[in-house]
Amino acid sequence: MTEGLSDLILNFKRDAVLENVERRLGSGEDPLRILDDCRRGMSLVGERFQEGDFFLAELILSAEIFKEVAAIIEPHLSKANPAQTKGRVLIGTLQGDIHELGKNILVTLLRAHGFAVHDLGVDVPPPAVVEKVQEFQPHVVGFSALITTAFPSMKEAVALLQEAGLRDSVKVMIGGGVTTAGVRDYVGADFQTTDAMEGVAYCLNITGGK
Ligand code: B12
Repeated sequence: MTEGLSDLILNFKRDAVLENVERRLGSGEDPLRILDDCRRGMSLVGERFQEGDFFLAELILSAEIFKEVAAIIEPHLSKANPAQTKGRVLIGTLQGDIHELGKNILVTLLRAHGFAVHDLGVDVPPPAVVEKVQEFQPHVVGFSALITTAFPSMKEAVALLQEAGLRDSVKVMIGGGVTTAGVRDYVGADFQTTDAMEGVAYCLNITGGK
C-alpha cells in the first residue's frame, strides 16, 4: 500500500491518488506517512523528467495533484498537532529560480509539524526577504534552490539581513537539489540539506522542539 501512492502519483492517476489519501486518512493512518509517500512520488516524477521520460505538462499535472493532496492532508495534520505553533519559518525560492516542487513539500511538512510558515513564492528579489523578516519575525529563514543562478541571490539576501541588523535574530537554512555544504558557506547560511525532513528537524531543534 505504501508503494501504491507514489506509483499512483507517478502515473498521474489523480482520482485514485485522492481516493487513496482519503481512505488512509479515514482509517486513521498517520498523515505524515501519507505525505511521505507523496514526497517520494514527486521525487520520482522529477527523476523521470530529468531522464527525458516525462514532459513539462506531466510535471505540472503532478504538481497540481500534490497541491490537492496537501489541501486534504493539512487539516488532519493540524489536528494531529493541536498545540500552539512551534515557531515561525519564512520560506522562498529566490531571484533567478522558479522551481517550487521541493519548496512546497517543505512548506507542507513544516506546517504538518506545527510551524507557522510564510511562503514568499518563487523568483523572490532579496530585498523582499528583509521586508518580510521585519514583519513576520521568523525564527528560521529557508531558501530553496534548484539552479545555480539562485546562489548569488541567496548570498545577497543574507548580506541584506546583516546590513539591516537582522542576521543574528534568525537562522538561515538552504536546501534543494543543487545545494551543498560549500554553497551554504558561500551564501553565509547556517544549515544545508537536500532532505525536507532534515530541514524540519533543524527547525524543531532551533525552536527547542516545543
Ligand atoms: C521539475 C524541474 C523543472 C520544472 C520546475 C517546475 C516547478 N514548478 O517547480 C521546470 C520545467 C519549470 C524547470 C525549469 C527549468 N529548469 Co529545472 N528541473 C526540474 C527537475 C527535473 C526536478 C526538480 C524537482 O522538482 N525535483 C523534485 C523535488 C521534490 O526535489 P527537490 O526540489 O530537490 O526538493 C527536495 C529537497 O531538496 C528538499 N528541499 C528543497 N528545497 C528546500 C529548501 C530547504 C530550506 C530545505 C530544508 C529543504 C529543501 O525538499 C524536497 C523533498 O525532500 C530538475 C532535475 C532534478 N532531477 O533535480 C531540473 C533542474 C533543477 N532544472 C534545471 C534547469 C537548468 C532548468 C531551466 C533553466 C531549464 C531551461 N533550460 O529552461 C529552467 C529554470 C528556470 C529558472 N529560472 O528557474 C537544472 C539546474 C542545473 C543547475 N545546476 O543549476 C536541473 C538540475 C536539471 C539539469 N540537470 O540540468 N525545471
